[in-house]
Amino acid sequence: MKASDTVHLIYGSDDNYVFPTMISAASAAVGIRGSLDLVVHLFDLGVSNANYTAFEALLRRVNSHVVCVRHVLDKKLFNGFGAWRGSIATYARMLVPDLLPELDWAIYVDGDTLWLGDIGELWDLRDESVAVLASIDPPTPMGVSRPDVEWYRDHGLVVNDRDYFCAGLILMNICALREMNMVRQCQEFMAKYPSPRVVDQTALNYVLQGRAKLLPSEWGVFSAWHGTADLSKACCVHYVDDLPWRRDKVNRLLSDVVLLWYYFCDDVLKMDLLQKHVSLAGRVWRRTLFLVLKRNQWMLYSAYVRSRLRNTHGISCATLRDIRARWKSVHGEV
Ligand SMILES: [Mn+2]
Repeated sequence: MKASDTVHLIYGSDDNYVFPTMISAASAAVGIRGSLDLVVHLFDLGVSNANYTAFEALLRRVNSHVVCVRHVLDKKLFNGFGAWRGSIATYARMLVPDLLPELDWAIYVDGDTLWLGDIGELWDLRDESVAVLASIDPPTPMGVSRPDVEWYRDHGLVVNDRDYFCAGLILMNICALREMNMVRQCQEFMAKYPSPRVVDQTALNYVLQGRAKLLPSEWGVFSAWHGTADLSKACCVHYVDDLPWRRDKVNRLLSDVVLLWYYFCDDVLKMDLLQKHVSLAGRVWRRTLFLVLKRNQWMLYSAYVRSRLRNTHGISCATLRDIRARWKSVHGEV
């Protein structure tokens, strides 16, 4: 089999994030077309053996052809880097060319994601003329400039805002990244600036300017901002600041894309998590309020209200049905 027939998908995780990460990896494994092989690389920055075993077992269960590779990383790799937000595993994406010396191309993705449809369609977008293809970073909900804009300005750096990308989903041309010495450049950046505004994303956007291209809006669709994305196509949803498994605050409604995550767990993985995570009363009011807003968008007249509610975008019932029917047709036997 040619190297190009194998999709390499990379996640970085610690024990806190390993559960959503395995759900995301399982969704990629379920949707990938039969003619492609999938290798899932896990950059392990503190995953217990028990959790890694569960990770691999789940992927095998949904797609027996998937190969998992565990890369146990030492936190010393990030010596000299400033404080991180969330998981330190986030930093590992800056080191991919060093950590996986045998690869030419790979997809690096956050664990707060869900793949709908064939990840091979993203793999087909590899473009030798650029070093990375990365997901769109949507405009801020309140319409103000991105936090990075100010940060770059304050530090005397110039980055074209039009090309700014979200580092949550990146298709990497690892050969090109090796040639341009991206790892060294990121390490120098991180050593010089102890707390970049959006951490690794701030570094990557600076280092990769002029070498990056934005992906079509379907790849890395923010759950709170769909833009022009068509979720009936193959796509990847990114639950930024809207983790489906956290329905604890009053503005965490049960939106269509959040329900999709639960449907995937239930329909395909046979895990009924919604009942566990959200009480019956919570399910009723969080879903009802979402449906009222979905059908009455005029109520969201103010950008402030929209930004506080995070996610009032709906998916058509037909699209929702199609997505679930696709899962069931591929993996009715799981
Ligand atoms: Mn993310």
